[in-house]
Amino acid sequence: MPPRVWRPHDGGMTHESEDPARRRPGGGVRAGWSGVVAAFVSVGVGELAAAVVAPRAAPLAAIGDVVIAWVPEPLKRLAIDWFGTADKPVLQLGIVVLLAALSFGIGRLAATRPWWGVAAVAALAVAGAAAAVSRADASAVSVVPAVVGGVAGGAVLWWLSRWAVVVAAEPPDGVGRRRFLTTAVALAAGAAVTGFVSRWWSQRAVVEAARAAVVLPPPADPALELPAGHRLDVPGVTPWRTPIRDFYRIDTALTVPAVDPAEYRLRIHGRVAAPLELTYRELLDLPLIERDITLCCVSNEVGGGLIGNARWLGVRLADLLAEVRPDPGADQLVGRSIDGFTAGAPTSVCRDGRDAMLAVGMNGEPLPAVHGFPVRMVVPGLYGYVSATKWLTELELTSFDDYDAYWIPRGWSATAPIKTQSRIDTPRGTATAGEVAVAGVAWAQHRGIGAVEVRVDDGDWRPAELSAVASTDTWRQWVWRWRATPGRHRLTVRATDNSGETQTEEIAPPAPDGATGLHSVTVQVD
Ligand SMILES: Nc1nc2c(c(=O)[nH]1)N[C@H]1C(S)=C(S)[C@@H](COP(=O)(O)O)O[C@H]1N2
Ligand SMILES: [Mo]
Repeated sequence: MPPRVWRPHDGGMTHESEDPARRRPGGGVRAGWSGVVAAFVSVGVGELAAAVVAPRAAPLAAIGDVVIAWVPEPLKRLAIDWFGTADKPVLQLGIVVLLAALSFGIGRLAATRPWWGVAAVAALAVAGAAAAVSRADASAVSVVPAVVGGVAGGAVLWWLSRWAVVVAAEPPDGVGRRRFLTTAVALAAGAAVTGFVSRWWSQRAVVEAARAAVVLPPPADPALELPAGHRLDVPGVTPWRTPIRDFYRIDTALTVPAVDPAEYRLRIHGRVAAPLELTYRELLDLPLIERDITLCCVSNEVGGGLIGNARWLGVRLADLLAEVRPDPGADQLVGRSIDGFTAGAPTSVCRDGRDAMLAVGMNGEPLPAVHGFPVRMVVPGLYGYVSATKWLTELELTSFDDYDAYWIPRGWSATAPIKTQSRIDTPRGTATAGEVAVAGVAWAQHRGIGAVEVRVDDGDWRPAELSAVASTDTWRQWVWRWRATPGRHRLTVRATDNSGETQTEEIAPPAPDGATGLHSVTVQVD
């Protein structure tokens, strides 16, 4: 009897007595891709399981940590030089690529020897589980992501690789091939999306837990006691200290960066004599100052709400700068965020004695995630976009000639001291005839507010009563008692700073260096 030779297009395989998966040389390239898809599913499901039960045991991060632990120090330095803060993502991408190549082989193996394929997947899952439990903070649930991912990947491998074999036996124009392809692509895409979303979620959970565990040290240099009358008790006026939930938020981040304080490093470098690198712990161990500082955004329209006053806790920037010894020509201090955002402030301003700081605390809490956890910069007297970098990872000493920070090529001024401004908070809209408290806030950070005046319609300017001075870096509340008469009236406010300069009436838009003009409101008095 001649040996029975299987031919691909001989009208099917009904005459075959054995399962084609056992007899065929394999499912070809398709079987290889089955392995890759199975690996995607494995990692995606593993990341999902991690997000649900053990965020710190996410497979890619766990394997990445093991790799990092084994990589020799010079190679690590090289990776950091090449990729900077992207070194971890690049490493994880590398792991994914390696895993994909390996899985391609496993897919081909599984097409002819399914159990060997399953054994290979099991071995990878065990390796992943081992990586997860080798972490310092591991617990019994740390193995769950690897196990769940391994089971899902194994099942997909079994099923897809055998299907690949069946499809390989079909005519090239058959619908089976297309269905195989669309299924494989859909599975891989679904796994990738699941993986990314889960990873993002895990990272947030990890960072939120880390933030909750932070114990801020007491300040070595606490805020001065606030004078009696630093806040006014007028209904409708903006509170003197802004609660965190009401503090405005401005940034270019689509999703809030999740920076793990355990991995945090602040690099101070550039044109300095002695570059410095600090961990989060090392920052907390430095003497901390505590100050009330009003922060505001250059984009704030006249009368707008992009301003808030908080009690910040942090390391005095001038101390750190003294330690790194900037070159005389390094007139710009650029703060760089984990997401690449930059803000550049004059070095001289940061060292002129004002309370410029690297803040770790806000209103008694570790910095909230949206306000830059774990570390941000705050410079009294400068708008946020030139000073207040959140999720700060680097301070680079450079010059204004050599470097433009994020907003500068986008049409905003390179230097931007805060303009004197004032706002009416109450009344807005309607009032009852008789005595009406007209009140609001006024700010001119670091110069300080000297006077606030209010005008009704085109009348004379009347001096308002001001809250007591807490510091020149904070806003002041003001109130003016108005004997309101029925009808429609326009109230206007203006402030004068301690240098004697009064706010200009001239209207300017926020770009390029802050809006000007006087805030006014129209009130219907009945
Ligand atoms: N990383 C980062 N930091 C940033 C920004 C940003 O877009 N990214 N925006 C700046 C701007 S324009 C302002 S006004 C302040 C706002 O700080 P807040 O969101 O804590 O109020 O953050 C500054 N720091
Ligand atoms: Mo801003």
